Amino acid sequence: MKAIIFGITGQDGSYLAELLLDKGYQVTGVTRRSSTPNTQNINHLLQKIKLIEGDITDPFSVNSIVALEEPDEIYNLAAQSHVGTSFNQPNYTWDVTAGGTLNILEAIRFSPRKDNIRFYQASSSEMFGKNFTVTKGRYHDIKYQDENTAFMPQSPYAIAKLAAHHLVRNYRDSYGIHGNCGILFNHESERRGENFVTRKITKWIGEFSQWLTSMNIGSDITTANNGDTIYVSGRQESFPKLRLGNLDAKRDWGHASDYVAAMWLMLQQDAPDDYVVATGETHSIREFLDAAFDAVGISDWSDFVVIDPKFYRPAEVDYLLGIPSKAECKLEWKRKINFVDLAERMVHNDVQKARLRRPSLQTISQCCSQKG
Ligand code: NDP
Ligand code: GDR
Repeated sequence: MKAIIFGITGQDGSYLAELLLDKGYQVTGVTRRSSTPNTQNINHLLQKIKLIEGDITDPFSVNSIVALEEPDEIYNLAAQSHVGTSFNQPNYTWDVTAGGTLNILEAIRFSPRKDNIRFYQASSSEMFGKNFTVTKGRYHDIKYQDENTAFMPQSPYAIAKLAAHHLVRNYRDSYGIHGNCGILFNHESERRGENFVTRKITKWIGEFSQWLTSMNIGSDITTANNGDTIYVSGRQESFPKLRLGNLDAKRDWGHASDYVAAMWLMLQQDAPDDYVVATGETHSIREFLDAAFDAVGISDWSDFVVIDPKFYRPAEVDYLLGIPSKAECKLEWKRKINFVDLAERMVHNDVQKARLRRPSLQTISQCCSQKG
C-alpha cells in the first residue's frame, strides 16, 4: 500500500508516518520549501520515507504529486493550524486550509485512479465553535458535541476548516470520492508545536526546572514576585514568568499517537464517513496547569503565571467535550493515554530536552521569549 501525507512535518504527520510504516506502507510525505530545516519531527524516519517538495496551495504541485505517486490513500493534514494566528492572517489561512483541500480533491477527481484512492481530511472540533448539544442528566445538564451537533465556527481557521469539511462531503456525494473527515478534538504530544497552549506550558516548565537545577534550588522555592519576573530570595538571577491568555476555556485533550490510529481506521472502512474523535472528558487550561506543574512537584503555580491580554482571541471557543461513540463502535477505536499521563509525558520530555540543552543563565531569558 502507498500513502501520501500532506503535512508530514507536523505533529500528526510524524505519528501517522510511523503508524503506516509499521503497517508496511510506502510513505511519501509532502514538505514545503523552507529556508531552515523543519524536519525535527521526522528526522528519525528519513531513511524510510520519501519526501517530495510541494505546496498544497499550488494546484500544479498537488496534481503532479498525486499523478506521479499513484497512492492508495491520501491524508490531508496540512493547514495553517493555529487558531489565534488565523485572526491576523485570515486570507492566508483560507488559502491553505480551505483552498488547499480543494486542490487535493480536484487532483483526485481528475485522476484516472479516482476510484482507487481513499482520502482523509483533518476536520476539527473548532468547527463546533460556540455550539454544543445539551442532554438532561439526572442531577445536571450534560453539554457535549458529536456528529449531530450543528457547527458554529468562531475563527477564520474554523470557517476555513468547515468549508473544507463541506467540500469533502460534496465531492463524496457528487463524484463518489472515498472522502472521510475526522472531526478531531484537541490532541497534543511531545511533538506539539511550541505555540499551542499545552506545549507552551510544558516547554516553560522544562526551562524553569533547568534554571532551578542550574542554581541548585529545589522546587520548594520561595519567590519574590515582581510583576513579570520570578526572583529567588537572596539571589540576583531572575526568570521570566509564563505569559498566557484565557485560562478558563475548556478543551477535550487526547494524545496524538492515539488519534492517528483513528485516521487510518476511517480509510479501512468500505463506505466513507465522518467521525468525532475525542476522549469524552473536558478540562480547563487551569486544570492542565495543575497537572503539568504537579509533574515537577509544584502544587501552586499562581506565582509563576501572568495573564497577558495579548493572548486573548477576538472570539473564543469556551467549551469542547467530544463524544466518540461512533468511532468507538464502528471503528473499534479506543484512546489509550489519559489527561494526566498526557501532561506528564509532555512535561518530562521538555524537562529532559532543557537538561540536554543546558543553556547558560544569560541565554535562558532569550530562549523563553513566549510566542503563541
Ligand atoms: P501542525 O501545525 O503541527 O502541522 C501542520 C502541517 O501542515 C505541517 O507539516 C506544515 O508544514 C504543513 N503545511 C502548512 N501549510 C502548508 C502548505 N501550504 N503546503 C503544504 N504543507 C503545509 O498540525 P497538527 O499536526 O497538530 O494537525 C494536523 C492537522 O489536523 C491540521 O490540519 C490541523 O488543523 C488539524 N487538527 C489538529 C488538531 C490538533 O489538536 N492537533 C485537532 C483537529 C484538527 P511546515 O512544517 O512546513 O509548517
Ligand atoms: P486551539 O488550541 O485553539 O484549541 O486549537 P490552542 O492550544 O492554541 O488554544 C487552546 C486554548 O488555550 C487558550 N490559551 C492560549 N492558547 C495559546 N495558543 N497560547 C496562549 O498563550 C494561551 N493562553 C490561553 C486559547 O485561548 C484556547 O482557548 C487547536 C489547534 O490544534 C487546531 O488546529 C485544532 O483544530 C484545534 O486545537 C482542535
